[in-house]
Amino acid sequence: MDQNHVNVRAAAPLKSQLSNCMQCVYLGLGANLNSPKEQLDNAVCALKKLPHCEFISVSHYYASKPMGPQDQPDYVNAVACIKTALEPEQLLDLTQAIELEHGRVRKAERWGPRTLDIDTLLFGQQVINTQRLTVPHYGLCEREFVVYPLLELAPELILPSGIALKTIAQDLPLNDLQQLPL
Ligand code: A4P
Ligand code: MG
Repeated sequence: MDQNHVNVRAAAPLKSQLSNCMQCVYLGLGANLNSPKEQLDNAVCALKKLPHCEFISVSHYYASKPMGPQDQPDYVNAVACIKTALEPEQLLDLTQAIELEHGRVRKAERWGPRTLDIDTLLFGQQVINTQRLTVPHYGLCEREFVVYPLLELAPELILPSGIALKTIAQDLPLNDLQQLPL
């Protein structure tokens, strides 16, 4: 048996082991400064290049009214789905690095304007409560700019709490959320 043949046979089970342990992760993307649509385009490009991750899909972009201080521009929001073999905090390191590369400056003001925010909304069915990470994201169920784009990607999604996402959407006002053309 030649060497190449042996390698191919060994690699196949390894690849399937990796895809078996990959978690489906939903990331919330938000921006309201410096051409927000471009910020989201750039974020999607960066997510496509993440190591040990497979980019699956991104929702439409949505224009949304600011939650929090009202003296800031409207936001553009979307939700992306990736599969990853990374641990949750390893992925957080990478998404925070993407935020910084796109000019994110963390300020003291809560919910203030930002060039790019990437929130880990769901990490498989895991419930995580560490110093750095709360998953599901604490605001997931109350935010129309998260629930509706997520529903677009995963209409049958059941949250780790056992509640269906579509049940949450039934009682959540759109609050002027506008799907933007592609
Ligand atoms: N952290 C804990 N859990 C998570 C998680 N699931 N995903 C920690 C991401 N980070 C998480 O985040 C502060 C710390 O939260 C991080 O260091 C991380 O360890 P941050 O991104 O520095 O700060 P932030 O985003 O300003 O704070 P916060 O409270 O997460 O704000 P949100 O919830 O992200 O809300 N209005 C509209 N229309 N659309 C928006 O997207 N976004 C916000 C910010 C306000 N208003 C908005 C929108
Ligand atoms: Mg955030």
